[in-house]
Formats: sequence, C-alpha cells, structure tokens
Amino acid sequence: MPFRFSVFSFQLICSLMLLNCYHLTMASEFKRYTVTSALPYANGPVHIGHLAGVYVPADIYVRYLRSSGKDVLFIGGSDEHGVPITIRAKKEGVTPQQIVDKYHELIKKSFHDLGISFDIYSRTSSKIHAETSSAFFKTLYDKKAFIEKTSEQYFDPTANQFLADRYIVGTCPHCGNENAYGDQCENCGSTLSPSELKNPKSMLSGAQPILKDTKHWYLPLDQYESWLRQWILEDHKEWKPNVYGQCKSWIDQGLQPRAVTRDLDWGVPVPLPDAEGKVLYVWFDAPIGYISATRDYFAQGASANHAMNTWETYWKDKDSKLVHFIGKDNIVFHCIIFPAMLKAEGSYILPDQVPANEFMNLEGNKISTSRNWAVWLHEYLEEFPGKQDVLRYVLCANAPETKDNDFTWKDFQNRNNNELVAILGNFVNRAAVLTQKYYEGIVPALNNLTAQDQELIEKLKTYPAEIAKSIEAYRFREALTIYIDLARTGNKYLADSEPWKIQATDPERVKTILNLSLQLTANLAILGEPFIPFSSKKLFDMLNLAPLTWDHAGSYNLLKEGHLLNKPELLFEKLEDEVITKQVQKLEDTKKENEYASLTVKPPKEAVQFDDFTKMDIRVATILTAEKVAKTKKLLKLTLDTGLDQRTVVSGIAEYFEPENIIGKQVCLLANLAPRDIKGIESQGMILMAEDKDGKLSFVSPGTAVSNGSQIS
Ligand code: B3M
Ligand code: ZN
Repeated sequence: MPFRFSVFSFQLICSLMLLNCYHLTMASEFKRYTVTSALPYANGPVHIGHLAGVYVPADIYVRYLRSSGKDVLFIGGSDEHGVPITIRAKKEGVTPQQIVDKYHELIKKSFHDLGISFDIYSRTSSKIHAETSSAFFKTLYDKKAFIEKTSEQYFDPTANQFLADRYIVGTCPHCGNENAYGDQCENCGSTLSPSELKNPKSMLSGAQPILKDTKHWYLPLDQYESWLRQWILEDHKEWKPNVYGQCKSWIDQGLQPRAVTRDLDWGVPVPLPDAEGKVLYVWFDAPIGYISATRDYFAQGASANHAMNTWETYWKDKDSKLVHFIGKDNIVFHCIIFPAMLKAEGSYILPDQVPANEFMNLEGNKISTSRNWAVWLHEYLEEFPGKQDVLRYVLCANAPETKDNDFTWKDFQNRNNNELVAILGNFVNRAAVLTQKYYEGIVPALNNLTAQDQELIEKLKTYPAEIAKSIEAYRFREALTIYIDLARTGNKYLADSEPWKIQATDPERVKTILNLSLQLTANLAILGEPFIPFSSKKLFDMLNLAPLTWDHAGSYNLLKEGHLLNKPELLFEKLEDEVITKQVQKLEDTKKENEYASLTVKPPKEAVQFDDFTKMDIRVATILTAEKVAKTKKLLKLTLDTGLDQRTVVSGIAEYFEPENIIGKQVCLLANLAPRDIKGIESQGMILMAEDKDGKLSFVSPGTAVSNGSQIS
C-alpha cells in the first residue's frame, strides 16, 4: 500500500507539472509507425477492460494514421507462455498447447469482429517466435549482457520439478490466509515471495517443497539505471503523467538484476547447452513477440503498402516511430525492462511513446477473470449483433486515460441513446431522409451562401486538424468529443435553418441547406472512421461514395450536385430498458454465484461425550399456530403441541417461511432448553433447523408422521 500511494501522489504532482508538455509530440518527424498493442494471455477471452485500456485506443490511432496516408504497421498477437497458462491447463486436464490454441482463435476472431484492424495477429507459440526470441537471448548472452547466478529455489521432490511462485501455496504472513500464493496473497493484496509463506505446499503434489540450488540468467537492470534515468526522466518528459510517474518511482527505488529464465517446461527453451529444463521468462519472450509478429507478417507476404519495406525497417530504422499501447500493469516491462533489452542488443529502435491507460472497472468493481466479473467481448458480439461501434464508442468516450473509470450498462445505454442516436444518427438521418423526400436522393445544388452557411463552412474546416491534434496527443476521448460536436453543429444548423418549414416558400434556399448538410455527413463519415468504422462504412454506402481519406475532410465539395445517393439506413437504434436490465441481471447472478462459492462447509466442532448428547431432550412437535412478532423481520411466534403440553416458542425463521404455510408441520424441538425472553415473549425451547451454504433454512422433520412427544435419540 505505501508503495502504491507514493506512485499515486507522484502522479498527481506530475499531472500538474506535465499537463502542458505531453501534447507536444508531433507526428510529422517520423517516416513510419510501428504500433504494438499488448499481447493478451491466451488463457481466457478478452473483456472490455482490455479493450478500453489497449485495443480500442490503439485501433483509433492506427486507423487515423492510415487515413492520413501514413506508413503504419499495427501488430498484435497472443502471449502464449507463462505460468497462468500451465495452471489453467492442469485445471482443465489438457495440455498448455490445447489451452492456447483454443483461446488464440477465440481472441483473434473477436478482435477481428470488433474491427480491431491488426496488420498481423500472431502468437508466441509459433516457430518464428521461438527462433526470434532465442536468437535475441543468444545475442545478449554472447555480448555478456547477462549475469549468471545460482540461488536456492523451492523444488517439489514428489513432482520432481522446481516450482514457479504461483505453484506454491501457504499461509500469508500478513493476514493469515491459508491459501496465499508464492507471489501474492489475494486476501490482503500483499506482494509476497515464496520464502515468506508459512507452511509452503506445492500445488502440484501437495508435498512440502524443499530448497534446491538452481542457475539462472539475469539482466542487470542496475547497470542501465543512469541511462534509463536520462532516456525516460530527461528525454521523455512528454510521456503521459501516469507512465512517467511509475517509471520515476521504479528508477528512484533502485533497479535490481532480473532473472530472464525460469525452471519450467512450457516456454521457449533457453538456447544454451547447460540449460536443460529451463525456458525464457515469459516477460522476456513476450515483448520480443512484437518483433516475431512483424517477421511473421513479412514472411507471410506483406500487403502492397508495406512491401517496399522489410521487418527490419519497422524495428531498426531511426525514422520509424515505435509506440506501445498497454495497460498500466505493463508499464515497467515496456518502459524499463524491454528497452533495456533492446538497448543491450544494440540494433533496435526504442519506444517513442508508451500511452498506457489506467483500468476500466465494471459497475463499481474491479474486473476479474477468476470471479467472472467482466463483459466478455465474444459474448457482447453475440448478444449485440451489429453494434460493434456502440461498444467502441462507449469505451472510447469513457476511456480510463488519466484515471481508473467505471463501465456501467446505464451509461452504455445513455451514450447510445443520447449521443449516437440523438446527435449523430439524428443529424445524418434528417439530411438523408429530406434529400430522398425532396429530390429523390439526388444531391441538390449549392446556391447562394448566407452568413449562416459561411459560418458552418468555416467551422467545418477546423475539425479535421482539431481531432487529429487530440489523436496525435493520445487524447482519444477528447478527439471523440470534438467529433460528436461536429454532428451537434449539424443538428443546430438544421434546427436554425428549418428547411422543412421553408420548402414550400423558398425551395432554392432548402437546396443549399441540404447540400451543405450532406457535405457535413460526408465529413462525419471520414472523421468517424477511426472511432466507429462500421458506421463510417455505412455512411459512405448511404452517400454512394468510395471511402475518402483524412485529407479530404474539412471540404464542402465532397458530393457533386446531381450525385445519386443510396437509400437511407438507420445508423443507430435506441436501446430499450429491457436489454440493459438483462445485462445488469447477468452481473447480479454472477455476484450471487461468487458469494455462494466463497462460502464453505464449516469446520467440525470439538468432540463431545455421549452423556452430553443424552442431556438434550429432543422431541417431535406439531406447529399449531404461527404469527409474525411485531416490529421484527426475522421472528415468528409459534404454538407447538409437544405431546407433553402446548407451548410457545419464538423462532428466527420469518424470512424463509410464511406463517400460514407451516401450520400443521411436524418439527424437532429441543424441549429442555431453559426458557428465554425474546422481545418480551417467553420462548420455551428451540426448533432444530438445517442451514444451507447460502444461509437458507429448512426444518428437520421426521421422515413420516409420528406422534407428538416422540423422542429423538
Ligand atoms: N500478456 C500481460 C497482460 O495481459 C501480457 C502482456 C504482454 S505484452 C508483451 O497483462
Ligand atoms: Zn494476506
């Protein structure tokens, strides 16, 4: 906690100091762009947190660059190594390769269906990646960039293998949680090392692990400290405050050598003769995955717009701008460790920008894969067919660019209904429908321009540069706000000029108004492409135009007089409450399931002697009357026929039973419990109940009717 606090307070200071510097980077100094987006672990599907943090902003950036005629290569792929994958495989009783095959395909398809426009979506279990990453390691090894260290690590003598931190469970030294992992306690959130756990146990065999010597290769980050200090803290003051702040905090704490190999049987084998059973650490090979993906792309045959280059152009040419889109938990790896690796290798360029986002929460809680607290992309695509742009829009409008943000279904509905439908859809629809109605879909003439028209034209001209400026500064929310403002301007223009009112009296004026409205619609199609590409395509189709690039935007001459439009289509539709309620309900169900799953059977009580048991006089009795005890929620006042007498018992079961439904029921009664006063009523005994895992109560009754007063023994 104190560590996190210091990062946070530092970020605050930075945001104040750096607010002005961070939008100064200009796009124009570079000849081409190498844009990477974090490689998701192929051990589960992708959710809205991944999208808002990484893929939606990266895709907006890339689409904008392409539309601006820039040479850009957009790289993605699955991260298929690492312990979480082997754990998942073990749990499901399959091989790690089967796990990654399944999720790689699922992730790849869902990205494609959302319109994330990778030039390549590769994977790190590929041959080309094994080659690229082992060659990288070998180069560093040959340059003597590593130090070798032997240290004691936990070893499972039964399973005969070294244990990754995640494979060790034990008691947390901070909170006493008995199921803490070797790297982290999920109960109190502390970061741990396996040696801190009390009673460590191997998750593989349950055996108590022993300490055993093992040799590993380390990247001596301490040797890069002064270089990193200069390169980040001095030369990259324009980095986002959250990124810069985390880097500063890491560097100021002092950097330590980091092991880049592991004892594990899943990963890229360490390419050295004395390294049997050792693989590259996943965070060593994964970022090299960006490079292997680029090689993969060129090996498969690059498309015409890249074919004049080689993979090396994008990684070694100083005129290439390298940009890493990541989430905040990946900052240290992309800003410190990977650059140190690249620097050690010597022939690569370094990232110019690392626009990391903070986290997106869901309905007030942290997104969690293990607790299924997420909106999964593949499920969204199934449940909201044709609504890719709504999700893209909402995740950008609410992106966690400077702080954690919250996704709520209510906000999703509001933004769809009040912004996409009411502002953008409404404007475009009015322009298209009126053109159909008055001119059978033919673009009317632009006649004399009034002051109002001139004002619109002048304003329109400013939008492309304004939106571009925000995108180039990685302020995608701001860019989207400006974009929607253009549609708002269009609505205002129509509302002020009221063509529907003057069509009868001044048809020539109406032609100009609609011509300009259609020109504005064409601009909305161009400028919207990075954000809402599916709707942009629909707009171009509606306008019967081939898609236009960014440099056309700002013009009011995109549609010629006499050009025939296609039939108008609705761009967006209103989302009704039922749709949203269903999603909220789904999350409520998940919450209940989680609560239920977290309850466990209570541990056994201490042993008692038979005599202790026989002291209790337990008898069968029948409920004669039942009524709620006034001013209480839980209590029922019962009259029981015990065979011995009729007596009153107060019982805390009102939340589970309606009084009228239990009359006549036979129950078991602890009859010799000393009478107690409950809410002013003398309760003479206690009814036995079974309590379920989730707290639900039911009666303990004899299997068949027996006479009241029968004893239980
Ligand atoms: N797979 C971690 C993550 O999803 C990781 C990113 C790798 S980027 C090279 O948080
Ligand atoms: Zn703990």
